Amino acid sequence: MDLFGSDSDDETIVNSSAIIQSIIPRIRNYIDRLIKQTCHDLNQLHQEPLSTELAESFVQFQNQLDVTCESLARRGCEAALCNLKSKGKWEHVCWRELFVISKLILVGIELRKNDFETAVLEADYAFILGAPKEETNLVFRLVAPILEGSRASTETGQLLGLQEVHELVATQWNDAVLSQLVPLPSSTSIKVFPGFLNSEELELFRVENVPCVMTNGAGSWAAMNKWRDLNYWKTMFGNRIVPVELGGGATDSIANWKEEMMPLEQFIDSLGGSSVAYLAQHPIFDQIMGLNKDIVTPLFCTHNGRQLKSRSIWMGTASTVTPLHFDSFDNFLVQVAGLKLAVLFAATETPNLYTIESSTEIATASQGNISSIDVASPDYSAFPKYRDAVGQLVLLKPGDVLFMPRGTWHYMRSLTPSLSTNFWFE
Ligand SMILES: O=C(O)CCC(=O)C(=O)O
Repeated sequence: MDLFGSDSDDETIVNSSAIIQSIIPRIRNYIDRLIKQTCHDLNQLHQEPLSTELAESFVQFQNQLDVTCESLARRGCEAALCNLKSKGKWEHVCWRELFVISKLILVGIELRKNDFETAVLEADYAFILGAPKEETNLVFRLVAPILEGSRASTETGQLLGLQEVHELVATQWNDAVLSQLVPLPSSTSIKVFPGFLNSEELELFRVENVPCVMTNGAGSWAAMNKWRDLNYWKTMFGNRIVPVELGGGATDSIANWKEEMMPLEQFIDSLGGSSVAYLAQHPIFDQIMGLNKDIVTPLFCTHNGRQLKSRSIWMGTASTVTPLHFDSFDNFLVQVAGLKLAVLFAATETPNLYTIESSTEIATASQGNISSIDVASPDYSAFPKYRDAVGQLVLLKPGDVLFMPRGTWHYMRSLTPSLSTNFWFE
């Protein structure tokens, strides 16, 4: 039996060459569009040898001289990664293009070798570090599914479902405990509705800039049961590479924070551990296509001419923390498994929340959407106006959908291993 479930060798050749024939030209076109500018920019940065090697590797790729091409492409990836690590970000867009182009060449070479597993792995790296989703889409749509379900796993762990979470809330996470965890200066209650509101009702919340929770609004998603099962992730997608934030969180110093790319199975193994690990804000639905059938994008995201901007997964251990910030898109955050605490402030509270304005304070603050306030341990002497802030504490249970209009300040902390998805739209 071959990879396509067929007994005939001919069939394999026909199918795999059909796949290869649809993907390689796409890779070639992409590189064709970018390589001149990338080489020019590398030259400007006095990286002439890299620029020459990149151009040479593309020529060899086109001529199917894959053996020598491979080592040139690997060198390109390494040089780009080295630059990224030393500077902490892409110093110039051409370094990212060097990485993406070199990785896509490697994808093509692996496909020509019929090594589909390595081709997908290389495409994962390209995707995570900046390849447009259109360029990796065919690999993820046509090649990756062939490999799914092929891995053995002895994992029996489950993330918490609604019933277990209800028990935990009754026994452990009562209001007094939560307000100790996040001592708000003053608070109001969020509006809560059973099930998903219709578009007209949601429109009122959007226009008025008021968040709300729809309990069990996503209760019917296949993901609610399927994704709790850690075995599902490992056997189906265990080899896929994902970017994971390690350390930081509620229980560790931010100084220990780092990001690593690792196979999903390694990340899943870390979920029950004591160190914080977070697969955060990752557009996994453009990478692992098989997950799309387990969720439903709310119609409201595209209602009345609106556009869906992106969909992400937020999966991690207990004690992950997303600091207080706001986004410029409307948002549905869906809790799929485990328990998460959300702390919200309306956009009108901005004067009390001490936005970090300067891009020099911390690199990620340059968008001006992050607060200086640590809501778990507020420093009132440094930030006295925070005393006037009125917030909301919201416990998110499996199936719950939190609607946050753009501009809503939010802080999130997982109280157990947790899995959420979100939809940004405008
Ligand atoms: O769940 C989290 O940790 C953060 C979610 C978030 O910031 C968002 O959905 O915008």
